[in-house]
Amino acid sequence: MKNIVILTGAGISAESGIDTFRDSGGLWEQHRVEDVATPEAFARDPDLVLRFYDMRRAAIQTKEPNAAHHALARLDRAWHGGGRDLTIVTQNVDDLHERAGAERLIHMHGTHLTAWCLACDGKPAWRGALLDRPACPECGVSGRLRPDIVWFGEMPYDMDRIYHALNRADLFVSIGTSGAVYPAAGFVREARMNGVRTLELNLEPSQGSRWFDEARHGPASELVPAWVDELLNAEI
Ligand code: BV8
Repeated sequence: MKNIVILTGAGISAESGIDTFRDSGGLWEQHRVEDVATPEAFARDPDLVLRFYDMRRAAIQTKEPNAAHHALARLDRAWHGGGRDLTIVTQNVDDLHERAGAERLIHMHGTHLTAWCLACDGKPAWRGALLDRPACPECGVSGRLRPDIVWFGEMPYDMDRIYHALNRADLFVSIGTSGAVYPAAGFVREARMNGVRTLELNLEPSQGSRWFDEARHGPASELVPAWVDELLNAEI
């Protein structure tokens, strides 16, 4: 076992108290997707969209990583060297993987804690609100900062890096995602086509469960530490 690619979704942050998108009472149910997570929504009603992301950016700063984030960070620290590689691709826009200590991390859907300046194309770190149209720290222009979040219809970040890692992986593990959103939901098929072993760790079967060689169902805070222990013990 040398190269591993892990994909995480909202389910890995659920036990940290961050709403998932599709479980009952999830985020989308409070807002229709079309109302807040598309460029058209932002053009049509920027205040609604900025308020939605301001609320979530503030909320995640009150949350803590859970045992699943810490287990992946432990794997990240232990796995390198000896020609082995680990890539954690997250669909999540919270910073719980980083705060647990994970380093080789790709935020394919952007992050809450950076903004994107449409005046200078800069990506400044950002923890406050955007609703009051603050000035960009890099170019000074006001009112041109948007969330650095990949909305529906926008191209996810780092897709070349992700497919490169997927195609040279020995194992693809999907954690806490419903398999509802593409292109992330298609990674398991990409992996299978390249002869990569596939494992799903999720509360219940995802929409892509049938594509996985193995699936374990339960809370991430239990499944992920157990899987990391199993993997690291097998390597001794
Ligand atoms: C693109 C940022 C093209 C926003 C997000 C028809 C068919 C196929 C595709 C499409 C289609 N129509 C449109 C599309 C494309 C579209 C898409 O896939 N739509 C879906 C709805 C059909 N995709 C896009 O638009 C993407 N871009 O395709 O671009 C393109 C090509 C060329 C040039 C330009 C563009 C962009 C998609 C990114 C959207 N942004 N996030 C924000 O956060 O506000 S998506 C958002 O939902 C999340 O980031 C996440 O990625 C995604 C899925 O959510 P999950 O993470 O899976 O969370 P969910 O709630 O769904 O599931 C949670 C899971 O965890 C559940 O299974 C649950 O059982 C489990 N769970 C819960 N608790 C626990 C747990 N597991 C373990 N332990 C627990 N405790």
